[in-house]
Amino acid sequence: MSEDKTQKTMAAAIIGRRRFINTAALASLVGVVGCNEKSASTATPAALSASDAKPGNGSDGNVDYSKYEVHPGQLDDYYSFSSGGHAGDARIYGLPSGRLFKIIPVFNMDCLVGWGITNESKKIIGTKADGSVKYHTGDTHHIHPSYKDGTYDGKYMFVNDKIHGRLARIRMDTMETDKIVELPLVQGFHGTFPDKRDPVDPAINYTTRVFCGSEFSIPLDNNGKNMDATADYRSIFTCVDSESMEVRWQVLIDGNCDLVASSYDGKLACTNQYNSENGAHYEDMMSAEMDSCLFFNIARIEEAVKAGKFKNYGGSKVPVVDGTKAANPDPKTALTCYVPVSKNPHGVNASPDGKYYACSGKLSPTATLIEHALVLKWFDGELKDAREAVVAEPEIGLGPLHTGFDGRGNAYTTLFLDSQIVKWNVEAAIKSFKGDKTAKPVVDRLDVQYQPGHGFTSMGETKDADGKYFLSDNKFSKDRFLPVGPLHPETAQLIDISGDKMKLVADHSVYSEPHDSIIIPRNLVRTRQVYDINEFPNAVKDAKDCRVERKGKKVTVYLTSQAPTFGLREWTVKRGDEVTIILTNLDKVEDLTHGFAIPKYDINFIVNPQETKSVTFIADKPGVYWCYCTNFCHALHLEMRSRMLVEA
Ligand code: CUK
Ligand code: CUA
Ligand code: CA
Repeated sequence: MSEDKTQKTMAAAIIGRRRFINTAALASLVGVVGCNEKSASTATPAALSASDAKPGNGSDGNVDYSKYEVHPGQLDDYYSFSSGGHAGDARIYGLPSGRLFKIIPVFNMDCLVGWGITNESKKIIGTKADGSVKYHTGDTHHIHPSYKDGTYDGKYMFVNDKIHGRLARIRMDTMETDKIVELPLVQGFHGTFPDKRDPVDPAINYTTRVFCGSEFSIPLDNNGKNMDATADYRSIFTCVDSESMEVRWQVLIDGNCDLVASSYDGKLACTNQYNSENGAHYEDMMSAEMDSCLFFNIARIEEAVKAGKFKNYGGSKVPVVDGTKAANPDPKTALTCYVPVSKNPHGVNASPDGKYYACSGKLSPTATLIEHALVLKWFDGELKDAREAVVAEPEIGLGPLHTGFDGRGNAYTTLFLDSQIVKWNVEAAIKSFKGDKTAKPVVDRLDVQYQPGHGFTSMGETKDADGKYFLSDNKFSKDRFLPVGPLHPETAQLIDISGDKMKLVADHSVYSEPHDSIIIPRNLVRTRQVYDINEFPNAVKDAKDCRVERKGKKVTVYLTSQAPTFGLREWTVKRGDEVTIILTNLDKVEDLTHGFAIPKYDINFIVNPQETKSVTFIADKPGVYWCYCTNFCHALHLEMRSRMLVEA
């Protein structure tokens, strides 16, 4: 088929289905979301066998799949870091192999590493007055590393928890969560993005702020007295300090926040709004034809905070500036700019050249391209209308959600309803928007299996986008893998985008439910193999220091591990004692991790080389307990034990 004919056929298909979407009753729309024509026609998974995998189902005879294999002993070229959704964790994969390397516990408990069990991890997660973990659940949607000069500096990654409104920081040298902050006045904290350089002081060109958007509006004083006055519900935009992880300031806005993007010059941050109606029910949330992409002028907000132009709400001490339309009538002093975009947008992504933001339509078959320089002009009072900052709005297909860029002027958007990735050219889209009929924004389409959510390109969120891979994190896998019961894995499909045509090169199964990911070349990640024993103030630095100390009913057990022994063969406590065990792993050899578990006391954690961890519990069950090493470390691993006697 000629390019022109392809374009026409695609356009006809889009328009046909678009009419259906616009005229369909709300109930059928929900039906479309759950089951489109492609996925509905797939075989019953339970009836599948390996021989059912057919060419034509994404498999392409022209692709040399062996080019994307990683053979035994070889290393992957890229890391992929992924948020784990309602599992509450973050994951590390290798690409192109799709091998899972590590699950980083963040907001969830993890009995392998002892996250949520050790005193140190409980302190990071947060505890109630009685010392128990405050929340046991988390919902991680977005993960983004810290930046220096527009690209990753390998220092931190930031992850959101949508449920409880928390932001976590992961250290990239150890790949462990080291700080968590709970945002005040927030429910449904969804989008997050670090700034890419400090916007106030040009000499500081690294991440100093992390921007957080709250999706759900709630009464500012959420005191249980207001259910129905939804006009008084508010959504808040938050800035967290990347080093102290304290909340710096918040902005009161009209409508809600969803995804968040930051600019490359540090001047702006933005969030797409799908509920500018401030509706409480989904029909209300889609009643307006247009919603907005909301831009924040960071320097002005920080000046307002400095000048004391803020309020405090709901008992929180965090300064809240007013970013509502009513409070910002003059663009020249405005803190915020609401750029109208088509209906219920989802996702906003900044292009690697720093020039544009792409906001996807979700309920409109378009992407809206907003020019960074024009938003700045609006703030200078040089535009009549914020809508003038829109420079393109190509029709790309049904249910567009997230966009990645290849650094060569092309954008790749996931189409949830069409189950496709669409590649479109940014300059062609701008020309077409200006009325050039010869400009054809859409250059390629590829079916994915099925219903993609996030999609992202290698280094696509940095100025160093390399245009090599696009990964499509799909929400449904249906017939792609052996059936494993009603909960299917999701598919992460690897697409080679280095040529003119996209090539699907691998299906990777991923544990439910990845949301966002990033793809980073391996040379940008520098992890440590052994801890520094001096990092832990409570370290037991010598096996000779192992002992039991008692202060009243409080007992501290100082313990070391060194393959294949623990520093104490046995020790005794009394029933009712509050026991704290401090365990330092004295082994210095890379990969020589020990574990420590106590039966019936619900204790299980690991200590990596030169690391120290501790646990505290009440010795309320008399008896002999074998404290054993859980991590296979030595030929005498099974013999690596100690005994605790709890005297009756
Ligand atoms: S949202 Cu998941 S597909 Cu939470 Cu990033 Cu768009
Ligand atoms: Cu130490 Cu197994
Ligand atoms: Ca809306």
